[in-house]
Amino acid sequence: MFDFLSKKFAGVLGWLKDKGRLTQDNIDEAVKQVQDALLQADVPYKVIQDFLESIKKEAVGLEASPGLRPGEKFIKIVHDKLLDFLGGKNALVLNNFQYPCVMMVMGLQGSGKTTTVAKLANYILSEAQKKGKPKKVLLASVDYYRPAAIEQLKVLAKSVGVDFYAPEGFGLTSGEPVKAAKNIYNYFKNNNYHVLILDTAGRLHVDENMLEELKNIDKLLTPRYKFLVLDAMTGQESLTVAHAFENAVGFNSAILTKMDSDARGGAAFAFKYEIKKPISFVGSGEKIDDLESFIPERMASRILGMGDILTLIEKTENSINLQDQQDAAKKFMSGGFNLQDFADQMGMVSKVGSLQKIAKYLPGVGNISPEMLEKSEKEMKKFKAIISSMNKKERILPQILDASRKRRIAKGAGVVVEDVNILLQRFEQSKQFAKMFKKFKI
Ligand SMILES: Nc1nc2c(ncn2[C@@H]2O[C@H](COP(=O)(O)OP(=O)(O)OP(=O)(O)O)[C@@H](O)[C@H]2O)c(=O)[nH]1
Ligand SMILES: [Mg+2]
Repeated sequence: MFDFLSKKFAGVLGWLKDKGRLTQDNIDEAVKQVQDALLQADVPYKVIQDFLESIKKEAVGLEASPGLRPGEKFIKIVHDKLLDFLGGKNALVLNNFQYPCVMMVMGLQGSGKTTTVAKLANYILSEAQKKGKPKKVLLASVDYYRPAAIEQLKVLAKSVGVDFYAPEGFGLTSGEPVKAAKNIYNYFKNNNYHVLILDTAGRLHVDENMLEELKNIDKLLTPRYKFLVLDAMTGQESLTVAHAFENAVGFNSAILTKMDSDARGGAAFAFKYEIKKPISFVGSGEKIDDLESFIPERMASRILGMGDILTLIEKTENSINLQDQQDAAKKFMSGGFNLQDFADQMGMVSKVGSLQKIAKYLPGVGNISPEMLEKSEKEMKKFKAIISSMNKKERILPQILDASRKRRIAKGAGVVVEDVNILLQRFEQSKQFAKMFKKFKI
């Protein structure tokens, strides 16, 4: 997700970060490179201009500012502006739905509506489980246009473990999808569900009939939550789609799907700024648990290649006990973690899943190939063995390790001394990264 932008930004900002002094030329060059990156990411020109204006305004006089190094300060400015553009600090986080409610999921054909309906159901179930308040969820569809559409939802409902309802005897005859919606609504009411998530039909392009039908369903069911599903791969085009839906039916928030693809992230970047509506979730894969809350602060950090430890920590929530996580996060942020913590974190990683899967949340890992990741996974196993051959004091103060202890440890772990040195190097790098985190208070 945002790999494209984060790679580009990492290049520009990496170069700037180390500059102890910034000249006007440096700043101009950096601004130009940021502009190129955004253009290539398919961000609309007008949005880029506004973004750069706001950066330039704050970058005035940066050469002489006290505190952070000028290069770092520039990155902080870019980060903060990025945050504004992505929706600011007061983003919409939908983890507290009001029940009972109807949710309606709309969007163009193939944007990912049906998959998203299932993901939302799964999300509601897992939130409900966390809070210890089970929810009765009903899925239904009024997509009579694509032959297998309703069956697709039925299968998905089963895999999530929620109810599915399809009223008998409705078809495509004029007005029928709207009547079916009414029938579904009655079923939802009569059976005391907490939430009905209604899947709707999509068309290849924005089309009057589709919008008219949605408008009628909207009037009839008055859904509390209307989601517009947008395919992130369609780039700027999705902004046009969003305008059309907003004008005709209206929606509360957008869900951007396929952010795991090589989508360049331009739509997400421009969405809040252009449409003035929040993005509530992003889809990051085809499976039912590939749905994440869209949290601008995390996205901004991710784009800038600072990784996304917070999302990673959230992902681990079900596999690792909360206290462990909080301790790890605290240690990491404070920059004061030792080899024992490093080993514990590696333990957590194996609980969460393979390194490949979580790599996209880690800083600078975007440009590493699957082969290299596989290598890293092997390396991690070695590292764990090495750390477990150390004594407690060495884990806390690895600098006390001398050549003979390194040899003993390597032998104990079944590796060579070189591996021990590599581990110590990696650990040092992680510590540096943690320090950077602390500085930016991300
Ligand atoms: N990689 C990836 N694929 C996705 C994501 N969301 C949906 N898809 C895939 O996109 C394709 C279309 O998804 P659907 O959910 O059927 O889309 P739809 O909007 O319901 O399509 P129609 O009903 O034909 O209008 C499917 O192959 C999904 O698996 C996502 O976040 N990431
Ligand atoms: Mg569908």
